[in-house]
Amino acid sequence: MSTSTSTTTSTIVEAKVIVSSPGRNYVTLKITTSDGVTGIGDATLNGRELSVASYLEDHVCPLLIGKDPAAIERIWQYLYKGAYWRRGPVTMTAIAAVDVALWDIKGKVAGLPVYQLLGGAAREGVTVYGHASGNDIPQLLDDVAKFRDRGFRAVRAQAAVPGVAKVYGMRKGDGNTYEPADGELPSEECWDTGKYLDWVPRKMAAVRERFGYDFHLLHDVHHRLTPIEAAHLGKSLEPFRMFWIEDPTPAEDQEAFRLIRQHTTTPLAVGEIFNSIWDCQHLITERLIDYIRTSVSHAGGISHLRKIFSLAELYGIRSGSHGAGDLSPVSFAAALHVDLSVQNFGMQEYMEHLPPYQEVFTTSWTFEDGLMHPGDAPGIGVEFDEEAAARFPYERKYLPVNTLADGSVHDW
Ligand code: GCO
Ligand code: MG
Repeated sequence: MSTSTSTTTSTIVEAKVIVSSPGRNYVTLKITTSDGVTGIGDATLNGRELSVASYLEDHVCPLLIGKDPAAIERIWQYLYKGAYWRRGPVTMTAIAAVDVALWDIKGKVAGLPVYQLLGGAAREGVTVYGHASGNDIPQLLDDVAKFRDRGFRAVRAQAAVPGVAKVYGMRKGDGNTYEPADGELPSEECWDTGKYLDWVPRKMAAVRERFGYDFHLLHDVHHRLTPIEAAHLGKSLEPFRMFWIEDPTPAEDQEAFRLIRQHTTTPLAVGEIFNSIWDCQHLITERLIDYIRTSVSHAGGISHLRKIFSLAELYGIRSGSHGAGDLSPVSFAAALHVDLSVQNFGMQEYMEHLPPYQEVFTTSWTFEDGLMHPGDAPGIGVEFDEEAAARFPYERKYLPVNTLADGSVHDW
């Protein structure tokens, strides 16, 4: 049976997976049509890159050949329902890469940037937050000052916890950003909740005391607290009017957020490791959170992310897309198109990519006065140089593993 659902005669003739490491590992899917139009999608899953590459190469790419590239929703459903085995980070990252590559193609064929196809700009620009960190309070304050001097209207503040050797979110050396994925095997960190809970309010007090309240202040808890500990943290941070605390507790148990909610007015954000609308159904429909942080690349692409944000809009919940450096420039640009076009945009994370990513990805986004714009190039607005990518072979890297002092494994 024909799968053509549009009047075009164009078909997909090639789907190629390129794994490269320009600054860090990225998996890129390149789809080519019979008209010679190409589109790219990001299939990077930090620390598990080759699983998605294999899922695409061995199981998805053969299915795409001969299909109509314009039929994005049908292809999405074909890959989701048609696999029988649904959801999960590997499957949904692979589907996301196909989805974004097809939106890129659709934009190029139409001669329009993707945000125009999504309904056009609902705002002038996308507010982004930068990542400030420090080994102590003075260092953190210097770093916050740098972001504010560059025009950022929102800053995430992470700092070393006295008495805890290594903590999530800290930079190495003088780099633009930190890179947690490291080493041929995972490094280990040792966590102490008590020390952290005492420390965070002191740190935020210092930030507000020095810089005041005319910018947004954010913090990532990175899934480390129990619900009641997270409630305690939220309450202790209320005087500093946080824009959000992120991932206060592991979110497999959506119901756990009800307890946090009952105790604090500090806004809650969650979702960077979610893969589908089902992972956040109750969080949204029962208004247990304020910001949904699902990403283009890990939650099924532009098509599925739009459904999540539309559901959230009904309940007054705003978007807060994940934008760490392990999401390639392709999915970061795709996020900007979504952010610009949805009504319930809240905030976009912007963790700048590590050089020499520019040798492989040419971007057309802009940053001015704290706002970003995806640019007006047709499609997603990112060009991928396959020859340059070949100069940066894949390097196996793992995210760290977290333990407690007694050696038991804790959430990282
Ligand atoms: C964030 C995230 C990241 C993740 C990373 C894992 O808020 O930016 O927590 O730093 O740890 O994306 O791959
Ligand atoms: Mg996070």
